[in-house]
Amino acid sequence: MIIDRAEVIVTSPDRNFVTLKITTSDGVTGLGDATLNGRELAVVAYLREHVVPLLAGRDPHRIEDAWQFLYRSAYWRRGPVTMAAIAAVDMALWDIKGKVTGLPVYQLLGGASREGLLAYGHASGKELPELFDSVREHLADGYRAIRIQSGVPGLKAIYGIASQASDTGGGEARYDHEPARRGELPVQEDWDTRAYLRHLPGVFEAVRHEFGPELPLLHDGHHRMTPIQAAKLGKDLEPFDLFWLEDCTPAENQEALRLVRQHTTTPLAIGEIFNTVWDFQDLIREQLIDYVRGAVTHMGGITPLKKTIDYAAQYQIKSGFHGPTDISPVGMAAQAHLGLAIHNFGIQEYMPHGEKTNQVFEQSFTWQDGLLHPGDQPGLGVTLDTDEAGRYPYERAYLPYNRLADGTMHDW
Ligand code: KDG
Ligand code: MG
Repeated sequence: MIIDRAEVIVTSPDRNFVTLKITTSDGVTGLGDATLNGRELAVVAYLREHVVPLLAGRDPHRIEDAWQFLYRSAYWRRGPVTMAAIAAVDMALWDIKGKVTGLPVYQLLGGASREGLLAYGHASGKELPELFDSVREHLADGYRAIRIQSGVPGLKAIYGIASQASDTGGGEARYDHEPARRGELPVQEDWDTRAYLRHLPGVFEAVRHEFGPELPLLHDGHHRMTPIQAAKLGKDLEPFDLFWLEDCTPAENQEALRLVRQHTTTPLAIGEIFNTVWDFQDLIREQLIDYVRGAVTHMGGITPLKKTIDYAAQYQIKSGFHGPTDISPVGMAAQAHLGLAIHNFGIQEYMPHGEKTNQVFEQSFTWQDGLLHPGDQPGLGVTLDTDEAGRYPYERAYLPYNRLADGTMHDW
């Protein structure tokens, strides 16, 4: 059996997704997610022009070798575009191996280490009553861990708050809020870190008061603080016992995490925009983080993310794979198989996809009692309905961006 062909499928049911489909000479197909939110077509070109021509004739069983070949032979290494493209090939080959052996991918990775994956959902609200309602809705949906994002007085739209019809100019209210408006230029939002730092501890105090001490609570700082601001927030949030504080500072300056660590025992999670084990190397070895946020789709696939998380295990650092809706159902399935198999699983982010997306991608995924399970179909357990996918052509879409009150660009 050899790889016969590979094709890149772009579809935009609720948002854009890029999928690689590899077909073998025996007619077995494998899917891989290559979605890079807001820069999708760069990965499409990388795959179509530079990767697809290299695949025909290769042995699909040689996953490690294919990965090393694509990583090393390009000479130019790393980066989100390159690694998303390699990730798609890696996932598709694991999918094929599962189908050929008749086993779900988690069995090939060592078998299940648990019954299912603890997953957290996204509660949000501009004001406390709206936020509390959102927490209650998530509890009713079975979530046993919840991320809390809140409005900040004086700021209009902020990261992580579900948009209402009134926010989208009368358009569709969106829970998955990014990109804000498809087909348009990026939306500008406003930001004030001092106002945020003043407001957030009170929000967590109120949530703890309302929902008690047991519920695991998470928060995403979305790269917006300086190291000393992040240290202060971590310290201020200590009484509310967070499961984690995510992306408290921009990831480029990794020394920042050392400073934050010196000041607070609030657990830290980072890495949703990282691409390789090298991005995590110092943070893991020096135990500057508690959770690895890499996604299978952006870390180059199941193969390298497993190596990264196995390395983290030596330091009791756990997984917290990135799972917003810009990870396609294929990418979510791939990391659910990995999460089920590894010993040092921590938690999985889970933002359910929209109805149209679920019609394009049929999934064996289950969600029960707050636990995700990738299902027991051979391979990844996802099929792509190409006719349905063809109904939703690509639409250019951008993430929002931030400016401070005086017009200075800030991290979004
Ligand atoms: O594409 C950007 C999103 O994936 C990101 O903003 C979501 O930070 C995010 C999260 O933690 O889910
Ligand atoms: Mg995040």
